[in-house]
Amino acid sequence: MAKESKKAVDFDKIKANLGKEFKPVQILDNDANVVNEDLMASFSDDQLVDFMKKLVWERALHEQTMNFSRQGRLGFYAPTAGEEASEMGTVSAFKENDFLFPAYRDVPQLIQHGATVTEGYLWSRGHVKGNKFKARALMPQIIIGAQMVEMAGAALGLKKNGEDAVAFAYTGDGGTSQGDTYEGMNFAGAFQAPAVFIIQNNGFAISVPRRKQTAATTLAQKAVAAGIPSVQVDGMDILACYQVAKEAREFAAAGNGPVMIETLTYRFGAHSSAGDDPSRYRTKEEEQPWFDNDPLIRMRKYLTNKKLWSQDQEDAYIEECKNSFKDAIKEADGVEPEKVSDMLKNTFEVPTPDIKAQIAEFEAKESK
Ligand SMILES: Cc1ncc(C[n+]2csc(CCOP(=O)(O)OP(=O)(O)O)c2C)c(N)n1
Repeated sequence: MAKESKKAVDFDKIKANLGKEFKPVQILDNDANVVNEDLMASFSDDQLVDFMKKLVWERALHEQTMNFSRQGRLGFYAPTAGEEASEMGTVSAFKENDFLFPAYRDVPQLIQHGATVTEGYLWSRGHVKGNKFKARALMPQIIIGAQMVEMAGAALGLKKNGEDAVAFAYTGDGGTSQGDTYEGMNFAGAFQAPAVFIIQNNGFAISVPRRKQTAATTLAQKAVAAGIPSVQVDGMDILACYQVAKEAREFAAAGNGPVMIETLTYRFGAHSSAGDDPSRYRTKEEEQPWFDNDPLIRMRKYLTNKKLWSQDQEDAYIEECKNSFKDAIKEADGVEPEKVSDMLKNTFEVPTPDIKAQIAEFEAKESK
């Protein structure tokens, strides 16, 4: 009879201890109560109003862009409503010479970092001029997770050049299920590169809920294996998102290696303007608490109570923003349509013989 075997390892216990929850960082809670007085005191009134304006700007950009999209005036657009605190809070913490690697839902951050709204619209149309902005950034990445590898390499470059700058990249919860994100984290960790990984956990990768994508308790903990410190932050609190990103930037810029931030946020609408129907994969009961948690509501409430903001001010600012977006799309409409030869010329810095032949072929057709 076989002896009952003793065990060297208690996997049940190890598994139970894997999922240590982080306490997400918060400054202003869902009801606009200040939960961290010290940090709140570090913001000036002007700064607080500026954050509110950024939230309103991004919501207005979203609404106007959806209208243009419905009018058939744009190509791909990834709706951003609900993610304004996560996007505006984090991007505001970075400096002009920091290198941004956005994904397709991060065009508003790209604009805040120095691209124009017109360039954003040209990018949506697939126009090559939409990729030629002066911002220190790569164009928004469509391949899920790929920007994390590029960002890690760029961060190492910044370090080797002795620049006082960091690289920062965005992806979604789905992006953390992709191999590239692990590779990027591993590389940045191994080389202690000044990289800030920002995971915007909006609950879904198109229709796949976060809980079906991974057995990890948090996405933040995925950084741990790469030796990267990580944190969860309330992604509906713009002040907390800003503060955490600012501290992450400082940590990375000071030569301490990479950092990862997971923002807990929600996508209010469809995945893309292509028109998926969220009611097919989520319920009203699940959505409502997030709608109540709208990042604009809590800041508006807090600032209105402090007499720093009013509905009239907000309405006037929305009008101003929307007029500027209408001017931007007119400017985009005035740009000469892209030629196939232009697209081919931008494929490689030095075209291959095949591409050279194709350029000649299309230039001959286009000159007729
Ligand atoms: C490598 C790769 N696989 C699949 C896709 C198709 N795809 C486009 S968006 C998306 C979901 C991404 O979800 P997430 O990273 O959570 O970002 P979100 O869209 O929610 O901002 C997928 C799978 C892709 N673009 N690239």
